[in-house]
Amino acid sequence: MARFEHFGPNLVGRDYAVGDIHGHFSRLEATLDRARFDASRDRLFSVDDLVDRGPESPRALEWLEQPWFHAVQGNHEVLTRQFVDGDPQLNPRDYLNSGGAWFMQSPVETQRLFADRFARLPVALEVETAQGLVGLVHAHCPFSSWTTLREYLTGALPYAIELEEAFQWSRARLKQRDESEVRDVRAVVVGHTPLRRPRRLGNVWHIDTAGWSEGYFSLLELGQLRVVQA
Ligand SMILES: [Mn+2]
Repeated sequence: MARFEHFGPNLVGRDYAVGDIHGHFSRLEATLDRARFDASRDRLFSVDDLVDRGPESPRALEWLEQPWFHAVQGNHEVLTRQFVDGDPQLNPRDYLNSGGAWFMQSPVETQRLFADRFARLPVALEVETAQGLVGLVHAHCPFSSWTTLREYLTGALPYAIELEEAFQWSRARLKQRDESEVRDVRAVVVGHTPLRRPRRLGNVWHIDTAGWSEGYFSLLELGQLRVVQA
């Protein structure tokens, strides 16, 4: 199971990142239409949390089939795995409160299908652009260098499952208003924490603007690092 994925440059179109989707694929489609997203040449990279809370969580699998759509693994995808495995760390009531009802009520075979697909998502990915490398991870890069993150996720350094606590759950940079740069990468893009507008701290972009709730979806164009207002 590859925990890290690398994408070469898009030579024919644009690349965008989007924040947490949480079962609101129709809303995202409307945003993409307004941004004139062209699925025949553009690519969309999701910092994930595809499911829970919104009404269209089951559509996550259909989206993951699309050749222009790529995602890293969010904490909500990890929750599906924990539920299927009967992990004692998962409190079913917490999961229900996090929007997991659709999953808990699905047939066991369906649950397995989703959990297996989500388990194959990389924990982080990187995209080459003409201006340099852009990295995506759901919540946080706990290292001062992207190379270190890559080495942990590709097996060059021994992987510890505890790291996922940081990659998929941590809000440390926002809490500490940490403006330090992550080296060896032009920008890192994360979601996980809903904000009123996109926020850059150092070279880390926080782009969950709660399109799944009262907010809107922000598309970050990865070449110019510009947020598209759609
Ligand atoms: Mn999250």
